[in-house]
Amino acid sequence: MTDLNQLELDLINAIGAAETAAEVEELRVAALGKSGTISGLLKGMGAMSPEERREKGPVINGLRDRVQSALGARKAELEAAELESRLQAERVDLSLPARPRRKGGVHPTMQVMEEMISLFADMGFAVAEGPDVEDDFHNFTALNFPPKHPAREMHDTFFLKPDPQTGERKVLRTHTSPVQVRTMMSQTPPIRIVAPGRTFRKDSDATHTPMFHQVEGLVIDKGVHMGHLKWTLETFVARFFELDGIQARFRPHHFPFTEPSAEMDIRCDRSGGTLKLNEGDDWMEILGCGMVHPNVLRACGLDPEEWQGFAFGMGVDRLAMLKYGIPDLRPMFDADVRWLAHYGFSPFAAPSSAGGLS
Ligand code: 2U9
Repeated sequence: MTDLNQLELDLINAIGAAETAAEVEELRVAALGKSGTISGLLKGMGAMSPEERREKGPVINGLRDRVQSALGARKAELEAAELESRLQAERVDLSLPARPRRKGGVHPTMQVMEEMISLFADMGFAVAEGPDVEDDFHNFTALNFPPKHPAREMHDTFFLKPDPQTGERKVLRTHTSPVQVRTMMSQTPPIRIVAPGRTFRKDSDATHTPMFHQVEGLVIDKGVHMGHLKWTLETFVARFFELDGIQARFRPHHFPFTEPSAEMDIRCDRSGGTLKLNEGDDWMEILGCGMVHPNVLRACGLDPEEWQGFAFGMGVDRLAMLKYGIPDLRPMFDADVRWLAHYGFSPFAAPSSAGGLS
C-alpha cells in the first residue's frame, strides 16, 4: 500500500507541475493509458483471489478516480489560462478611431441648401416641398405670367407629351414658386416658408445647366412691407457668408409675380483675382425679391386688401460656387467621385445653428 501511496503522491505532484495540456496528456497516458501504471494495477486485479480483490479493489479504484480527477482539473486550469492569454493577445481595441475612407461626400449644392434651410429655420421659416412635374396653372398662370410671356415658350420650358384625353401639357417646373402657390391655396396665413428644390430650364452654357437648384421664400401676413423683406434678406446674406454685416443695394427689376421687384447686390472687390465681400466699389448680384403681386394673392384665394407678402428666390448652385470657390459650373453635375472628393463635405459636417455652418 505504501507503494500505492507513493505512486499517488508522485502522480499528483507531476500533474500539478505540468505546464501544458500536452504534458497533462502525457501523464494521463503514462498512468491510465493501455500500458499505464494504474491500468496495470487494475489489470492485475483479475489474477487476485476474491478476498484480495475485495481488499485492494477499492484502493486501486480510488487511486484511479483521484488521479483521473486531478488530471481533469489540471487540464481545465491550463486550458482556461491558455484561453485567457489568447483573449488578451487577440483583443480588438474598439476605441481606436475608424480609418478615414472618404471617397464621396455631400455635394456642395446640398450642403449650401442645408445651410440656407438652417438659417431660415432660425428665423421661423418652415420648409415646403412640391412636385417636379407641374401644371401650367401652378407654374405660370397663378404667378401672373401673361398668356404670351416668353418664359412659357417651348425654347425656355421643358414640356411633357400632351395628355391623350385632355391635351394638357405638364411642365418640368421652371422655378420652385408653384410650391408657394400650393401652400397659399392650402393654408391660412400667416405663412412663412422656404421652398428648396430642383428646377428645370432649357438653358445650357458656361453659366447655366438645364437642371439647377433654387431656394425660394415667402412670407404672408398683415402689414408686411419692404422693410421686413430688407431686414430678412440682409440678415440672411450676412449669416450665410459668415460676416457681421453686409452692404447691400436693392436694384429695381421686373418679375411677373412681384411688384415692386428688385435684385439684391452686395458690395465686393474683384480686383486681384480674388473676391472680397464688403470691400471695393463693385456689386455682386445675390438674389431676386419683391412684394407679392396682388394678382398672385388673388389667384391663390387671398384678399390683397387684407394680406400682403414678400418673396425671394436664389440660385443655390451659383451661391455654392461663390461661397466655396468652385470655378466651373459644368462639372457640378457630372457625378465624378474625384470632383466630389475634392469639393464634397463630410456627412458629419451637417450645418446647424448649434454646430455652425461650414
Ligand atoms: C409666389 C410669389 C412670389 C419668388 C421670387 C425671385 C424673386 C427671383 C430668381 C433668382 C435666381 C430665380 O434661380 S434664379 O434664376 N428668383 O429672383 N423669385 S421673387 O417669388 C414668388 C414665388 C411664389 C407665390
